[in-house]
Amino acid sequence: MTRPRNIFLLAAAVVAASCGVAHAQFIGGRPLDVSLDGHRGDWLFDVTTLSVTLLFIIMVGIMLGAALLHRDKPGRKAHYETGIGRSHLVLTAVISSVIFFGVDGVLLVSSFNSLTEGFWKWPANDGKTVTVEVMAQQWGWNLRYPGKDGKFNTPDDILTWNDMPIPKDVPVMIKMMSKDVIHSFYLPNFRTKQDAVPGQVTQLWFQAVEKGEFEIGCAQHCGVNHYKMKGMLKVVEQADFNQWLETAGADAVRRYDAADTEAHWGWDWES
Ligand SMILES: [Cu+2]
Repeated sequence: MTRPRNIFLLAAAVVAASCGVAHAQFIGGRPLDVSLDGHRGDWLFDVTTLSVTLLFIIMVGIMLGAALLHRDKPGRKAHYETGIGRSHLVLTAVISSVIFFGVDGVLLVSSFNSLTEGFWKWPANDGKTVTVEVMAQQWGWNLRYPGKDGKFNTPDDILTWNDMPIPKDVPVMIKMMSKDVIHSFYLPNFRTKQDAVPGQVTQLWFQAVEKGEFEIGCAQHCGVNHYKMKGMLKVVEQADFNQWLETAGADAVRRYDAADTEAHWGWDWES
């Protein structure tokens, strides 16, 4: 009796724990959106799903209707339609135009609006924006903050491993590269990702509107331990972030080792 009971308790604990995680990270079957612009991607996803579902229902309805209305009956003679008459061509043109402009056209325009109004609207490097350099490697994320002098690749740079504190309600601009293979910096709770490529600097920006801890995943299969490549984004209040910068910055200066060339992977930030 003891063993089944223990197994039951263990299963209940696992379910309770996973529900807790699900509560924090997921809403309605998708990761909780805690970003300024994530709603744009969600809207496109919803419109696409709705359009495809509606079209599927209409097409199945037409096929079922045709099968029921034109089925074989005693005395009914089959006839053949070429489908190239004027009325057929007009009907085909009207239906395709409605689908093309009504669905694809709306998606195309909305996608470009989202790009220009959100994803490509790079924040100014005005001292308020948090800038971070990321060096991806098999299998983790090296992060570099510029430190007090605001410049990268200097002795006061703050280096972290898979740990990314950022302030709430402030734009965060990331420039990234990879040490080895192609990785992809993925923030499911911010609906954004960008490939990190060897020898090439790529960038992305986002802004958090809620505090909490959110996963940084790798969205490119990058080797046998790809599944382990996970960082943690910690969204905190600006005052707490400033405090962390102060402490981590002082530690960074104390720990700086000019001979440790492995740690000097940063590059000059270009706006
Ligand atoms: Cu990876």
